[in-house]
Amino acid sequence: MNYDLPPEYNALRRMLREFITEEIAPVAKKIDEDSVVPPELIRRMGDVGFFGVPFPREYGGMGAGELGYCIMMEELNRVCPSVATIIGAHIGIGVMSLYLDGSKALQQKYMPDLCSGRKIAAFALTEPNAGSDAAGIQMRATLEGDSYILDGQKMWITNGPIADVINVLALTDPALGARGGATVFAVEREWAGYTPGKPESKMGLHGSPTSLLNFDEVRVPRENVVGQIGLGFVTFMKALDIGRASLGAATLGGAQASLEASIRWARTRQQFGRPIAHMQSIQFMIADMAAEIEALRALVYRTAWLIDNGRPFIKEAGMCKLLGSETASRCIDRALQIHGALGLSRDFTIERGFRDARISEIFEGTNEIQRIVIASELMQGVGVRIRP
Ligand code: COS
Repeated sequence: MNYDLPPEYNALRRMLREFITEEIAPVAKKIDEDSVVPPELIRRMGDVGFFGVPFPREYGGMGAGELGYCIMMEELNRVCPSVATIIGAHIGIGVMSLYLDGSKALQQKYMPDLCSGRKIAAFALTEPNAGSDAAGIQMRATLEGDSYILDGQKMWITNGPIADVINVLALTDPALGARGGATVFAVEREWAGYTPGKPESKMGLHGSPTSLLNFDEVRVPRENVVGQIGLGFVTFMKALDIGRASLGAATLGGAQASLEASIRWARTRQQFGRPIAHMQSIQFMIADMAAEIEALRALVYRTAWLIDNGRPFIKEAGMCKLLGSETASRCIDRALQIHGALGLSRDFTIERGFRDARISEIFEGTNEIQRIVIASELMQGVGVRIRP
């Protein structure tokens, strides 16, 4: 548990792990079965400070930066990926777009409630016809007096059904397209014309609500523009970069949980007269998991360091997401193999872990997109683009 981090971060990890062990672990199975995280748990997590870990204290955050945020995501995802996803979508991309480029006034208006968990944020980019091709969005924002009128639909929005503040990307200059003609708006749940859809029924992450969002002539005051008019695409790309690093941290926690469960079971399960831990086939799987996890841990913490120290990190963030999600998928698959039929039982955690892990290779940019991001960074001089 001591990862050679400064003592204040080890203390943060201990504090978070204690809460997660006592308050979240006992209800993780029920969260999956009921497809909901109890609002009371969200409230208590807000009191402890989960919702504002990386943000400055002046907004009610913990001031723990990306490193603290990665520690939290790792610890949460070890135990309950649904809760980790609610927090990750809230902090890593939802609040982050406001924090990166929002005006001071807008930050002061929303961030204290967002950092305390009194309000939940969402990040609305994806549309029916724009997923990996983020610049293909069609949602419009038309200036009318002192307001913009938002019209269109977003899809697959994490926290959609529960979000109070939704950061939305829409075209303010359709002729220019998203790259140069799109703007981010902070929209409040209560505003007329805004309707979140019903939670999607998904393979995993049952407690993390995802839905479409309908915007039917939603009037947004000009002061709720996040960042500069026309530069919203870059604001969203920057938030996604940070989200990808923390997602790597989450997958690290998931992979570590798979390893620990596998070691426990290999020591317990007797076959051919001795624990299966004695079998080389099992040992090899465990050794491969441990080696991959160690490499991922080094990458995640180095990337957090790059972010906290203002160094370039886009390539490394893409690697965190790519390496992390594939490592976590391989680890839970091996854990399932080691557990045999028991791994398929809904009474144990492996089956839930298997269902919860798969999405990490898809959301916040598919792994194919991560490869494009990494290659573009490596070959910048060549001007690699996927669009003409
Ligand atoms: N970080 C910061 N800025 C970025 C960026 C990144 N990762 N990727 C692109 N940009 C900037 C570029 O620098 C460029 O800025 P300028 O106009 O100032 O030069 C602008 O954004 C447009 O870049 P580009 O032309 O390369 O964009 P493309 O349309 O070709 O798309 C990809 C690039 C594919 C990388 C982008 O569409 C993407 O990330 N797609 C995945 C979206 C996603 O993650 N969806 C998941 C759902 S949201 S949870």
